[in-house]
Amino acid sequence: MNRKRFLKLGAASGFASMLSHKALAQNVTKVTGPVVVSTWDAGLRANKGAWEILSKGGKSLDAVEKGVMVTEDEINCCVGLGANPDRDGIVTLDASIMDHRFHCGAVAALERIKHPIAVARRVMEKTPHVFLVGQGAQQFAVAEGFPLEKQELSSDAKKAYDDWLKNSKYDPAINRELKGHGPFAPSQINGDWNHDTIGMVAIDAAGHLAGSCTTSGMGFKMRGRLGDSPIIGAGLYVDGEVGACTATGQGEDVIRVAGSHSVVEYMRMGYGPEMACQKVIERIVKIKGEEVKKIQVAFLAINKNGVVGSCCIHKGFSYALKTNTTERLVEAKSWFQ
Ligand code: SD4
Repeated sequence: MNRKRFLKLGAASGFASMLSHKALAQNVTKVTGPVVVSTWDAGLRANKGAWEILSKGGKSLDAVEKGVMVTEDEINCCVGLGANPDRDGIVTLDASIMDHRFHCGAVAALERIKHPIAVARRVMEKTPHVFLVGQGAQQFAVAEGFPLEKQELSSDAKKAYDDWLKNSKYDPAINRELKGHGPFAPSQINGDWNHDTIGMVAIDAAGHLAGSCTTSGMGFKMRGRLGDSPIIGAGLYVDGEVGACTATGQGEDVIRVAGSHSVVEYMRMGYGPEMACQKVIERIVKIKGEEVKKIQVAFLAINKNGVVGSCCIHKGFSYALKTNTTERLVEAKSWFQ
């Protein structure tokens, strides 16, 4: 990273602290009803699923589960059984869910189960545990009545996997949306069908927060690799008294800063959601130095008052927002323009 960029970084952190009063002011915005936000364009459809529950006065926990199930049902590069496989050709799914009272559940490396988010919720509600992985998670899902689906790739995933095998240098990355702009040359982009993890955070009419996150992880990943999405505190975190946050992008770099938890902690300190997300993006930018050019990370947060904010490293991340009065895709603020 060049000196100018570091100076900018320093200036930005000073600026951010100076802004904390403004950020606090944002926190008093009144919610006029439920709010749901979720990552990427697929979030528009997922939000509709969530809204069926929120608009009837339902719970945010039910909404964030049902909402992301819409994406798990679609053919999507990065969510559900139609998604990209690992480098051995097997689709493995990760998911997490959390309510406003620190109840949480997660599954990882789950195979042949259509709705990992629903299994994560069962882990939360029906076991004394928080996290089940691999065969044990699958065994639990089957015992709970989830059908074991066939082990086969969707035609889109098969094509992407076959293309990847042709020049399968092991160099996975997650910021495909940078294709065409940003610091990436197309040759550095390992395929172009590789983002869309869905993370959703919502507040219901009763003012309760909840969040969910579901993904197939990094396309063509090493067998057994986990990202941030199923890890409470990394890909998802909710504190009912403060706010909720979810993440998308390079999971390894979200995990190393306990990303979603850190965003919530900034909100606890009084930062508005956007600035809280920016503070953690800034931390990742500092840690990564020059390597930051190769990664994308985005955080999407909502606070207890229903105020939403987001920040990503590179331009290109957008999120879907739905309230009583609006339904749209919003381009997130980015560290690099
Ligand atoms: C992971 N964060 O497994 C996920 C990937 C992702 O859009 O967000 N893809 O690291």
